[in-house]
Amino acid sequence: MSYNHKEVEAAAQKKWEEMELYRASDDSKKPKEFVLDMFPYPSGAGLHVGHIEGYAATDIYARFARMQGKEVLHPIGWDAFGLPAENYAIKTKTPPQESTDAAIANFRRQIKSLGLSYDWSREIGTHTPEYYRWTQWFFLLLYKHNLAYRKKAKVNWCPKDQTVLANEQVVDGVCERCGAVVEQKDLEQWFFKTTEYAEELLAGLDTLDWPDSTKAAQRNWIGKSEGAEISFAVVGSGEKIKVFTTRPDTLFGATYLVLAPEHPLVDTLILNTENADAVRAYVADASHKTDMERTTEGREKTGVVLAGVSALNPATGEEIPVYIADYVFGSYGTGAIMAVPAHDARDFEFAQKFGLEIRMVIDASTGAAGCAASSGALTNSGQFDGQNSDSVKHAITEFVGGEMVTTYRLRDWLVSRQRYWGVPIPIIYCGKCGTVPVPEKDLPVVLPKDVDFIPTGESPLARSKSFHQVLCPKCGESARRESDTMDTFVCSSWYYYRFTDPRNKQAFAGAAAMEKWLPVDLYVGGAEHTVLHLLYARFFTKVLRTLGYISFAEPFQKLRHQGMILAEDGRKMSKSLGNVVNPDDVVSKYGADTLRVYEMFMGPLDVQKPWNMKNIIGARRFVERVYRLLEKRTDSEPKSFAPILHETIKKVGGDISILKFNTAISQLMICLNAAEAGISDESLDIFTRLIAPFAPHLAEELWQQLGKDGSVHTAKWPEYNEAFLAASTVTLAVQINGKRRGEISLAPDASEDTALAAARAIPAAAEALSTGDNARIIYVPGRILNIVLPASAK
Ligand code: ANZ
Ligand code: ZN
Repeated sequence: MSYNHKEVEAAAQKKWEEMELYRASDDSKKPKEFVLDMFPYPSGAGLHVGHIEGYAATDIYARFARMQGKEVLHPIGWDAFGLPAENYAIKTKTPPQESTDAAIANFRRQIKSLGLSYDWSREIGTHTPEYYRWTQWFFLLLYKHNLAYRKKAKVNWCPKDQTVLANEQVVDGVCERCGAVVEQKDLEQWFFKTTEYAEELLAGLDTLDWPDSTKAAQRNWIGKSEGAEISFAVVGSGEKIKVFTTRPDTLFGATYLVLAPEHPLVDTLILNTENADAVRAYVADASHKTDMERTTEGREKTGVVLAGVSALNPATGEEIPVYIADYVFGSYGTGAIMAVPAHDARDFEFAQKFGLEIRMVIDASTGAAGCAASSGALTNSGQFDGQNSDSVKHAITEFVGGEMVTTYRLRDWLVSRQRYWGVPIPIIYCGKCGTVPVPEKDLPVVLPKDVDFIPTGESPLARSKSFHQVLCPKCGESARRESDTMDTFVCSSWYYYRFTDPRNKQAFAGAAAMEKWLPVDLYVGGAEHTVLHLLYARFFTKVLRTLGYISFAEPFQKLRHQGMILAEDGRKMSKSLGNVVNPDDVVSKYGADTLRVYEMFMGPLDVQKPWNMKNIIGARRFVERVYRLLEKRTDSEPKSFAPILHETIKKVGGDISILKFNTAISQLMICLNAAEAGISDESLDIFTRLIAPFAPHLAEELWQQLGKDGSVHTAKWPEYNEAFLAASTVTLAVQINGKRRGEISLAPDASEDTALAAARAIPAAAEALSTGDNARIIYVPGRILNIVLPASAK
């Protein structure tokens, strides 16, 4: 009885499609479950095995939820705008529309071949006018509520190609394409006011079931900082330099000031300096540097003194020099700092280089860390001497007329892109009326097709007369349409709303649909590059809530990341290394179920793990053995099987709900081993349902061969019987070379094979067992499993 995966999988997929099995019903009275994958960017390279890891995980979760009686919304779509398609278009002269649609068709085919239970009736693409009309509507909504505004901002500019570059296109300060030194250029740009929600974005994190590291990254990005603003009078002028400091307690040790090169006062102060040329040269030089280059640790500090300019330290009354240095940023705090070289490492480095006074104001002997104590008793601080640095911050700030303030590192979101392949910004500029939003009834502003998208420095849309020459919607005079497009993160900030009501023509989604399905119950995607997406999606949700469109505060209640899948050689999979695994090959040779089981058995979902061809064959064997249980059917199933089966029901259900798929599969393996001694139809029915979320095609085939009606995927998840569980398992220590590495639960009389299968769920044991036949196994049923490696394999 050989297993023909091609036939089985094609038949099952056809059956599901005919039954419309995965269509989510808006009218269902069942409890809802919204299970969401981060929708993919449809790249020309096709699906990566890393995509599949996340998709298989959510698919198992969604199928399990359906079998538990939930109404599941499990949608998929395409995050289709973006730079790669545009670059490809520039290179090959293929319109981005065409290459994107081709890539989507390929992705769709690949995803369907995996038997993922998506509701295809809700498929969306962010590049379709039906979708981006609402992206434009969101822009107008933000504009109407003063959350979108325009101002000058720096962009990366390649002087040779005469084009704006995305940050990713700037490599070590030069243009990725031509190697010219990239400049910073000021352009009028659109911003969304994310900073208005900084505090809410921060506070909301505490309510979420997200990985701690992801929450920490969000907190870090928002960067809340409590400190003081203190003004320093410039000697001989009416000007004041206001600094932001988190350490007002060190004010007596501030021996010089530093302005960012882009500080607005530089232009004024330069008039009083004796070295204006040197200052101008330094400022010009700094303008070529990216923030990244400026912050690089270990880079030697640079700067220039404003010769002849000095300021008064308001605490000591002493005159101190003023410098300009690029380690201070114009966009953070006030763009100026008081430098305390005795207690700040950056200031210390700078002071040493420029021979500036370093004055200790915290008594080293009282501090925790020794020399440059960060806190302790004040010294050299006048009336504050002897007081604790942590407790005098307010007092010193007040003493010099400063003000305690809270700042955030978070900046407003720059959404303008001088690109073709994105959503046109729905704004018109009129000589008479100024900035005029496109009336809602005129949406969508459609991306023209007859455009030369070779970059020249302005948006390609600016060169399409038919696009940018318009009549002002207010006064009817001729006007100019905005020719920039939006950052693609705007498209992905609201797509999960659209999934709840994807064909709505009156609204981005109906209120009832949103209230029914949202928030998302489980969201899964990679950990890399998602800080901004998650932040922006949360920002959109906060705005919608403020404006009364929704009642919940956070879009994604529970978030998990899949770990990166490395190549067999332990390196990152990449085209240039030639080590990319093509999922099509695996599906064709071994089947989708094998690929799914393999990827879910590789290890815990969230850890990084290398590909391994040998283990694929193991997964395939597992699938075949499950299939051959049809031959093991018996009327007299061994008595010992029921306890194992019920333990498996309990373990697999419990593990799926906490996304521990590898341990669920290892329990299924234990159960399979036992089942091969003979299994009743009734038990095989249960086992088939347990296997259904993991190997959905195989389960459907078994279901049919058992003569069952309908689909296994709408069958009920089995319930375990407590009576069978008592005393049916023992806990066994797993050792490697006599050292305890974990434990497994097993029947007291389980075979060695069963014990080894269970032990593979422990990563160290799995690794030890993969050393071939070298490992010696000491197994005492009910007592211990020890894997002994020869000295060389340790
Ligand atoms: C004096 C001082 C003494 C400082 C000391 C630190 C330690 P966070 O915590 O990240 O908010 N700073 C302020 N504005 C800056 C800017 N625009 N560019 C670069 N650095 C800036 O950091 C706040 C501290 O970073 C501030 O406190 C200031 O240095 C510096 F022993 O003031 B501090
Ligand atoms: Zn007008």
